[in-house]
Amino acid sequence: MPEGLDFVEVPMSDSIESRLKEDRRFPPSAEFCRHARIQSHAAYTSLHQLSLEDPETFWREHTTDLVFRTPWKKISEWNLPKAKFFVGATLNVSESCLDRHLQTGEATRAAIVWEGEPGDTRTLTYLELHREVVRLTAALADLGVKQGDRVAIYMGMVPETAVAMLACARLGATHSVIFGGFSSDALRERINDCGAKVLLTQDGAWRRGSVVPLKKMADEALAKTPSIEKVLVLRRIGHDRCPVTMKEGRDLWWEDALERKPSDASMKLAKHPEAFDAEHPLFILYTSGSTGKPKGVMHTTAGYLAGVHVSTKYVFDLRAGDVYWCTADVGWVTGHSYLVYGPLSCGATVMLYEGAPNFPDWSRFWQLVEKHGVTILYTAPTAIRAFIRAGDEWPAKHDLSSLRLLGSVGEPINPEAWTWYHRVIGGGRCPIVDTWWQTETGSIMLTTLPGACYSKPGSTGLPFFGVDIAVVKDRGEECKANEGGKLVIRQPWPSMARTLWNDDQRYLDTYWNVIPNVYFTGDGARRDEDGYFWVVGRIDDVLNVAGHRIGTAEIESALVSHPAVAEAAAVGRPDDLKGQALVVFVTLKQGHEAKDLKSKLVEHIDKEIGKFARPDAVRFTDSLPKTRSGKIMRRLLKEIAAGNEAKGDTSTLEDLSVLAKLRTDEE
Ligand code: 6R9
Repeated sequence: MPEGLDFVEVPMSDSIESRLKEDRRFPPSAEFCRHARIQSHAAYTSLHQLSLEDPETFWREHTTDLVFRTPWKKISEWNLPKAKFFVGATLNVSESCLDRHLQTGEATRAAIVWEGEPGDTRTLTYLELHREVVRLTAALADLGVKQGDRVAIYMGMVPETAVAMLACARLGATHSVIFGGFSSDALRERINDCGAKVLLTQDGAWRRGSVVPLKKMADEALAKTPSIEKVLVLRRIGHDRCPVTMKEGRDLWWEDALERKPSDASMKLAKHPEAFDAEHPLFILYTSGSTGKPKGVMHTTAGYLAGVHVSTKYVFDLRAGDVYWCTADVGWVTGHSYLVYGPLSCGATVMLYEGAPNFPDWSRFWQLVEKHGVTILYTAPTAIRAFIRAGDEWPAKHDLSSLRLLGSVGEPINPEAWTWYHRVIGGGRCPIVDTWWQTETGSIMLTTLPGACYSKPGSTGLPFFGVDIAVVKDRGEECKANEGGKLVIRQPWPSMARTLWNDDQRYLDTYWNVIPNVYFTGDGARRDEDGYFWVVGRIDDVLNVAGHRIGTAEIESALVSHPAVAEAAAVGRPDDLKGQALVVFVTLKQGHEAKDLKSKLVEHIDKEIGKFARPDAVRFTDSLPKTRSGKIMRRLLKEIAAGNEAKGDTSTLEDLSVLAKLRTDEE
């Protein structure tokens, strides 16, 4: 049995039921269609057909804006599951994102418009961004970073994080951004897994008016990361609010590293970067899987860039003059693909905001939209639901008429949230692109193309170009219209993950050895009679809590590492705000009592993983329901967590009294 597939039923929540009843259609306005890149359903269909039947032509025609130093000889080569794209090409991703715009007269266009949580702002033009990237590239080269080395980035939402990623790309070093919400233990585990040589971090980051002490947390991790030789520290907060300790010989202030005169060789390399093979590893991004160990999803150069470039251009209908805001954190894949590589490769003006949506109050996002004239907003359903709860008076205070397109990502959007987003934020005139994709897919796989297709609230629409996706049964037979099944991708696509870092076997077992000859997404879905996809959610042991992917096994192994815990099981329960909430069931070792332990276990998870993975409920029990073969019966626990009577077959329960006890237990 491949990891994590010992249960496959999908949680039913009210919002899912309302999605099943949903049959409204929202066509794009005539005004939007007139200017859209793709203006009809027929145009979408024929391009999609071309992308699958003649990928060579499709990708040649659609990557003309990207800079290849050596042209590719063949679009792809696959020997499933190993795939190569743009075979024979060489390129440097940072040239497509930066240098080319300087040559096309867009040097003075704003590349990044940044707003800090306290309200400080900075704008970097393409010329300035290029200059910053060149300086950091030279500094990194002088620190000994070379092509193929790994560089860890543990930073917040500041322009330097994008600079750091692009400088690594320019040097050919593989970056691994670790979300700033991760704890020092989680950071250490990821640094050690990828063997990073250098860590880029900052003194601290603003979050809801307080400081997250990133360098201090990094220091704890660095006590046990033998591969790290140097640490660059950006000063974001300053000594008074966030004092840091710098370790002699290892730690360097970012500005000092940049101000030292680089060697001629490094400066030359930074200004005229090398070109790398199309399959050179661009980055590793850790994500949750079905075991306790996070997966280092590895993306390569040309295919990834092509995937994010083309999807940004068409899905967001991006053009000169747009102010594009993706609210995702750069530590997740959405931040990589649709804050940095996609939009910069299109020459867009990207808005970057450091802080929380509700700081100092719930009008913050809308104030930013008005202030910066945001035209495209890409956010997550969990944020939308939180805004709904906060009340319509917050967006009503601001002029949102600059918006022309809205996007949603990260989890299924319920029709209620969709229609609110459409009406209150989009003023009824902005198309909504609900985009389905994953860390592993690199770029958007399912969406309605604005201007070309109508939307159905709650549906993630149709396959993007180059994507052959289907809903199938266990052995791979395609499901009938509206029949639920597993979401799979039947042909490799350019931006797909090439492997899991240092773990080819896990890559095969998780994605390719589940259903014969296809990539298994881990999601359940159905496709309706119009070909629209409705993604229901994960059907493996991965939860989606407020758009964050959390592996139940990660939570469980964190819990059992606490001295008082004997066994633990983590499950999801439907939640109106977060989509899913995390409920853990815990049995204690002899001699320990539940009293006072709840907050200790929550703190323990903060320390092992990070605050974002805090359980919503901790339930203590004498034993967990198990099958006779000793497997924890998660299906039952989910029913109990959701407050439902346990349904289904319980005849294999080791001890039925366990179930009865769990049902009546207080939280
Ligand atoms: C981009 C991103 C991937 C998982 C994915 C699915 C869920 C993402 C969705 C969606 C329904 C959407 N998901 N977008 N479900 N509709 N529009 O979120 O990547 O963090 O790897 O999560 O998120 O379950 O499998 P990642």
